[in-house]
Amino acid sequence: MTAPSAVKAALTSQSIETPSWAYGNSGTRFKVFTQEGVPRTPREKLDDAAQVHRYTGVAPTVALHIPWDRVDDYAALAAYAKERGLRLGAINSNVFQDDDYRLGSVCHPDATVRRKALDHLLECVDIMDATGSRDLKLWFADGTNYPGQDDIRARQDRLAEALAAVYERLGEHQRMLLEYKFFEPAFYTTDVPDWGTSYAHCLRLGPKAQVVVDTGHHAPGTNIEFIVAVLLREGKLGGFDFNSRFYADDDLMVGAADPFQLFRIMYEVVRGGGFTPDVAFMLDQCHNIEPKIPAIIRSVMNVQEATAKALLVDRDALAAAQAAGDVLGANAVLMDAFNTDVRPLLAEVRQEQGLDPDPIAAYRRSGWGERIRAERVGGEQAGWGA
Ligand code: LRH
Ligand code: MN
Ligand code: MN
Repeated sequence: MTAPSAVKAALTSQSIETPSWAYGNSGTRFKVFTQEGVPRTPREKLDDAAQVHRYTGVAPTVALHIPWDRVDDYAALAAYAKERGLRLGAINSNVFQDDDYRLGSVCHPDATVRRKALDHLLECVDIMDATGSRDLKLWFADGTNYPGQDDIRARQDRLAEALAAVYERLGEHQRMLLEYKFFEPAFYTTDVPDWGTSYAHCLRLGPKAQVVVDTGHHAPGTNIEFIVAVLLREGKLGGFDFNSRFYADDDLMVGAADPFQLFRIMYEVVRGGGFTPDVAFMLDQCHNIEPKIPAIIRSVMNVQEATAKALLVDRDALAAAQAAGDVLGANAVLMDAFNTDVRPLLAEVRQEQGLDPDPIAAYRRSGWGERIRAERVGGEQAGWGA
């Protein structure tokens, strides 16, 4: 059994990155519900992210999405973040919301469109230089809808060419994280549909290219913790985009749909030595019907709870049961940890850090929600795609 003090120390060392887009308006393809008090600018998104960090103590970085968070001066935005006790995190590229990308971006059959997409990716690395960000997160909507529409293999070659150009451009301490998703918006082929394709490209590129696992991007029934175990074993897990899914890429709060799966994933992270800064724990969520800031606080807490349970697994007892072929005993060790109520432990950890043991209650008492609803009137609300 890991000593509680070691578990507590590990919990305080964890950081969970929140996405700028989770603070803005979002919705499904049927409707974007606007909410009062939602940020109008990247700076206001950082103001909200500072609240999440203030009450959780473990969310010091914020991921940006370009062009949703386009500003004239990224160094100034980084300074603004710093004044609020934050840092700018991963830069997420966006080559999926332009009419030119109807047939793809870096895999498009037309070289002019491919060049435009590549230029955007390179611009994102320029932004990383200005913000001090380490990670470039790449997700491509590229794919085809109909058999025969384009050459599957040629598209892989085009993808490899663009990725190599981005890799070349990375600074010494920068990385590229290649995200996969099994379908949507392309429905017949997707150019990076699974971890194997992402892994194959990253392996060719080199150590600064890593796979990122978005927990919502798998077919139902996929064993995500197995993927995590394999990628960690290969030294190729760069991070997570955490969220929950019931059906497809639902982007619901992490740990809401299946806390047991999140625990199993976190156990493989701990087991595989992935509980280090080299594995980025990022949220990628949208809060369409619930108030956003408390939902993000809840999500951060859900990751913490799964992590705490994973850290509590009695690994000696588990190894002994496994070696003895004690199937039920081994399973019971894992289930004991999962069934532990870690909320008192996390409350204690927060109190020891001078935080309120109940971050959501503390946020509600702070009056921030009322304040932004009163102050943020007029102007265009920022949102997914805005
Ligand atoms: C794609 C994705 C990717 C994008 C984000 C907004 O579905 O997960 O990470 O950048 O959503
Ligand atoms: Mn994602
Ligand atoms: Mn997604």
